[in-house]
Amino acid sequence: MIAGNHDSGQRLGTASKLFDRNRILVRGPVSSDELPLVLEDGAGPVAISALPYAEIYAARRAFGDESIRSPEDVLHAQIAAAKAHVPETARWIVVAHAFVTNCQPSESERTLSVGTVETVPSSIFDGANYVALGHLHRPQIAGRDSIRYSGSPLAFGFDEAGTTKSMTIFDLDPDGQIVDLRTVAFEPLRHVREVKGHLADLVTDAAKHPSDDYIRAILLDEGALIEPAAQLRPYYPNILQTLREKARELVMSSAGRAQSKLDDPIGVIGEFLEYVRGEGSTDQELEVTKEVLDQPILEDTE
Ligand SMILES: [Mn+2]
Repeated sequence: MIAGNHDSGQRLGTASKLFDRNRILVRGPVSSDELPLVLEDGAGPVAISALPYAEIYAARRAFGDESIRSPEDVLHAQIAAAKAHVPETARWIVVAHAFVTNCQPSESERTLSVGTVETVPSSIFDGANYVALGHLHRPQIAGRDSIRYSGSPLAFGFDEAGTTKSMTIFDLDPDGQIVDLRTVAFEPLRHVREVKGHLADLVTDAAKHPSDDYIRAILLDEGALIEPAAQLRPYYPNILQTLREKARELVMSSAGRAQSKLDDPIGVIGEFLEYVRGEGSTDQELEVTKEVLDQPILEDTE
């Protein structure tokens, strides 16, 4: 078990002392001394290295290496440290928390770095017979068949509504090949799902089929509504959100516009003038605006 970026490594690491260390490996804080859990089967040892998520600064301190600048650098250092302890004849399984290049994220993962590339190439795991990854919520392969996200055990956002969650089970043969890989689906106690319609219809429907699923209701009504969530809650006790379809479209389209606006500052200024006085930029104002925007940005000098 490893700490992810949502966990306190320190807190999780405390528990490791309580478990039989020959059977359960819990890794909280990052360490430059990555001892694997070594198990034996008929064909010899299997080393399992569990690499917790580490912030760049924590990794710099742990490895005494100031050149660590990205999640890739961190993982690189962790893998090198882990590899140093893997017995030469052992098959090697790595457990890690990372965002591998070209994999599909969901809405609710928290970004792993600010200002640096957060993804790592799958080749960083070369030499491992199997890599069990955490972080991304969708079950998926990461680069090769033996590098996988099993995915989150439950849906954590409405974009994951209707997806099947599962765990991955496989056998490791004596040569270190993965055989008989299968997934076992989880049946959650409560599903995450969306319902859509006019409030009156949704309430009628909900009364007929009450449910304790986690629900988001998309409302097609246009006029005023009185406490729509409260009307649905008697039948949907775990309703989490009500949203007007109109408002949702607006949010989605303005999100796209905000980005494109950044590329057009003159347009933004024109819209601002239009908003405050009902009239966009005049020709003369356009001149002035262009002139100012064309000036080089002067840096502070001491
Ligand atoms: Mn994560």
